Amino acid sequence: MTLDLFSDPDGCVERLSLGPGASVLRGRALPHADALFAEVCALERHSPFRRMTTAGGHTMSMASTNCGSLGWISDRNGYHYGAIDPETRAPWPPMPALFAHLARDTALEAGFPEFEPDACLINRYLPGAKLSLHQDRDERDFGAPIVTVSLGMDAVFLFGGHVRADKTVRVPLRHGDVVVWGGEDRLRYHGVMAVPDHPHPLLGRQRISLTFRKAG
Ligand code: MD3
Ligand code: FE
Repeated sequence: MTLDLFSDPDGCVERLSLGPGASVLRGRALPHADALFAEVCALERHSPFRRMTTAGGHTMSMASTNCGSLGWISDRNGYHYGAIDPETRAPWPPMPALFAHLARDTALEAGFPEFEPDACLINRYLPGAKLSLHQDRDERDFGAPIVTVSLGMDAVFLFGGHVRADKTVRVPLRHGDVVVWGGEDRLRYHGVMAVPDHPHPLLGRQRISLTFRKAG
């Protein structure tokens, strides 16, 4: 892992490199955190958070919703992207301009120009919720990076290798951190450890992640 400082429009942001294509931009979303959270609250009124089911019949511990032209859906048939929210039977709400701009700008800062996400998965973790090690491979084009914004309570992210048994690195992710994953790191196993119950001043007892992908 290497640490360096780089400049962006908001000043100096610390960058932690997890691999050739994976960078943590510490606090990069902090100037926008209140506005991002307000957008999540508005989106949630349109397409509520729900705990999705897996093909194996388990209920995921985090709750999810989506915005953008495509949404990630897990149900008894497996995983897929779809334009319609199965709960509301209406299209997912459009991606707020602030989301699209932040994802595009941070991808560029991390070395991935012209990222145009069409899907934003929004996950809400209450204390104790976790996400087991997995790969993101439901997208059409693995050439596009993935951008994640963390809001609210701290979490420990697990960053593994290309096979599940590879050793994992633990990376703390805090309110306002942005991570960009692409290139040869795009298909690495990753997960989120059970989120500790340390209430956050703005979001309270929850962690929200925004995961931007080019799915279609
Ligand atoms: C590492 N969500 O929804 S995305 C997911 O905090 C998911 O909710 C996490 O993993 C969360 O699938 C964070 C982080 C992520 C996404 C893609 C990756 C990490 C990645 C691709 C390669 C390596
Ligand atoms: Fe993932």
